[in-house]
Amino acid sequence: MKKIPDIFQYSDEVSIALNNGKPIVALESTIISHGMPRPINLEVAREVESIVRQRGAIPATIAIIDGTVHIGLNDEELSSIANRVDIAKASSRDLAIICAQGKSAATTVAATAHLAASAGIFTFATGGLGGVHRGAHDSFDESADLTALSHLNMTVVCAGVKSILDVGATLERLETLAIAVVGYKTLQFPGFYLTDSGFAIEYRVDSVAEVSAIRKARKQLGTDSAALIVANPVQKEMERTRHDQILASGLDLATRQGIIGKAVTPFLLEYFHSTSAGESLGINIEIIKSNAALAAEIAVASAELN
Ligand code: PSU
Ligand code: MN
Repeated sequence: MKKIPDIFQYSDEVSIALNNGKPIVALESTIISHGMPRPINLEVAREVESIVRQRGAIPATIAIIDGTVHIGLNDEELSSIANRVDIAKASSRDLAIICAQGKSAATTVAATAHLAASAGIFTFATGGLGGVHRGAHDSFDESADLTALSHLNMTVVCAGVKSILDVGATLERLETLAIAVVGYKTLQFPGFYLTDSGFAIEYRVDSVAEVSAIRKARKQLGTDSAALIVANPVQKEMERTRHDQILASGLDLATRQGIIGKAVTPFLLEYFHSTSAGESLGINIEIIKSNAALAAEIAVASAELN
């Protein structure tokens, strides 16, 4: 009988770390393929991995290449994701189709968290979560990140939700979906490019030890079937008036050009990066690096939990 090839492939370092209970940080790949322009996307992806290693954890960047799920990418695979033009953007629902058809895709927060949890990795760093889009009462556009995180045990370090979204509505959905939110050294929910979205949150933690104590209690209480969001604000935010102007013109252009579905987020990020002459890109890079560093520290502090 023909052996069915395993759909998962682990990088050597991830495989060793999993077998030895060493700390691992899952990293998403949509940021690389659809969130930043070439060639800086590859440089950042490499740098983020090295930040995770410097803090004593193993990076597991997740993506699908030619029908195989990769948990941890080598440098050639990382550059495929950064450079190939046939890399789709895959949310959870797309995974099986992409694999069965032998295609390649970068994974969103939803898809990465799903694959990471299947692999036994429970700490994850991204830039900003997806959420409820502005105008969602008409478009029904709400990221599948939210529903995915409602049923996955994952600690997700992010700079809040992207400021292109309806932050208030997203916070309400996070509450409904039983997804826990703590601010890292803040009681103001961060707004991705902005340190403060204007919305207060209920809980703050000041150390990674506090995060791992919460993870432990979640396990004991059985409330770890939904995600824990650690909201880590960027240090230096974008100039606000400029931010608001670009956002308004970007949303307007997206409407006029009829951008819908999964194209909306990449369109707006790209619009920000080109219109702000790189200011938003620089901040986005800072966000990803700082979240990777914090996630690595959390993974190290929580290693004995898994
Ligand atoms: N954070 C970033 N850049 C990104 C994203 C997050 O700094 O490109 C991606 C993530 O993969 C997230 C996705 O899951 O945007 C949300 O897309 P949508 O709104 O279509 O669900
Ligand atoms: Mn959407």
